[in-house]
Amino acid sequence: MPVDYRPMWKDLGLDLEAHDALLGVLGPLYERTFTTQPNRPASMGYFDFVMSEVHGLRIQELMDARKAGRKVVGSFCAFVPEEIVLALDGVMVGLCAGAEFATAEAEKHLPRNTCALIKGAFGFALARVCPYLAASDVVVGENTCDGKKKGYEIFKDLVPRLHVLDLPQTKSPEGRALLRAEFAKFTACLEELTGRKLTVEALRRGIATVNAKRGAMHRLAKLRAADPAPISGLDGLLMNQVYFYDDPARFTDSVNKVCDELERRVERREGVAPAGAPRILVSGCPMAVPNWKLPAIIEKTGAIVVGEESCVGERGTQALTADSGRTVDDLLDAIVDRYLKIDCAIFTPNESRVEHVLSMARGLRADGVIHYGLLFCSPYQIEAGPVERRLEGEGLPTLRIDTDYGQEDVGQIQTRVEAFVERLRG
Ligand code: BJ8
Repeated sequence: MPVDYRPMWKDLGLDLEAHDALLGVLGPLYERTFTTQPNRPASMGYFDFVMSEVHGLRIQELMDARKAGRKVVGSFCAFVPEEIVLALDGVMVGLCAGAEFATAEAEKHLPRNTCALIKGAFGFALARVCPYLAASDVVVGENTCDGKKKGYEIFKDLVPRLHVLDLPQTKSPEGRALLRAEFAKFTACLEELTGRKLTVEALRRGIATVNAKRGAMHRLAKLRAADPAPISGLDGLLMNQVYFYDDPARFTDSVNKVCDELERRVERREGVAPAGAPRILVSGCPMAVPNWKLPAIIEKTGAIVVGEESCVGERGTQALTADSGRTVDDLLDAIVDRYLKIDCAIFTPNESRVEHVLSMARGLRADGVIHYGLLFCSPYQIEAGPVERRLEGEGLPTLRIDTDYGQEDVGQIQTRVEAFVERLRG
């Protein structure tokens, strides 16, 4: 008998009618997009289960954790250090919204020409349909792009508690010092919230848990380099999305199980598409759940997405945190060093990003790159030009797609992607 989560959603203050409407769209969209894919690895069943319970069982777990005295930390950015959250016995969850919801309401607070990601976050909050946001004891914002930076000034009134990280814009010594100071302030905020103190042992455990999770994603990324591709790009993206929601240890275990199955597939040369199918690396803005629009279009053409250079992808999971420090300060330094490697387009200059795109494309044996920019996202849309020129100069065909969460341009994008895939087929 299915569990009735409605009392829990009501207690969380959700608008049950609007929430029903959201789930009424989400469920069928997931079914259409994922479960109809041919030759899916059987171990993806776990992720189907997670998605079927994404507003149910996982929220119940968060509520149980809160009852047991743990605090839930909601995050919008790959810069929020989960290691510190775990070390203070917190639970971290992603809040980024990958769908349009209550756009008209959101546009009462934001200009129309705001990126879909920020508008989506506002829409979900204003319409009271996100149980993750409702279950968060503190929401972490960050000064990255102007949209987020200014948006949080308004968003703070929509949540009970907001902590904003002031992120650097350069990777200079001064930028590093700022990040170090901000992580110290973040630690102090969580210490106050949880009534705990950061210790070397707890921080080492937090680092180990997050390293294991990232290590499993690195293993998955390597397996996606095989031809024929053992897993679709849609499923690869799905795992990168669930990364932000699931219990970390259970997630690591589940990704490793998928990897075990993929290793067997690679040995047998079994894939989700024939060997030689065009291979595409997607690079650019993050794709939060349930934003599956572009990879679904790409894979309908018979091409395969082999990786994501994105914060919901390898930009977010690259690099492990060194755990050899002997003091809390040493370990915090190591955490800062790891996070400063994230090549977000808010950094200037940001040359390491294009180097990362190139090395990913080569390592994954991509035939071409599709640069994904959300409309009105200046950092990524402006960076797209130099990225495209450099990749084309290196002989990597590149296509720029700028879009939002709407469906109106699907036909037009499909035509452009099909032409691009034809170019890759030579
Ligand atoms: S570390 S990429 S998660 S800031 S799409 S809101 S940049 S206008 S999401 Fe990001 Fe952190 Fe950087 Fe990663 Fe602004 Fe662009 Fe919108 Fe964006």
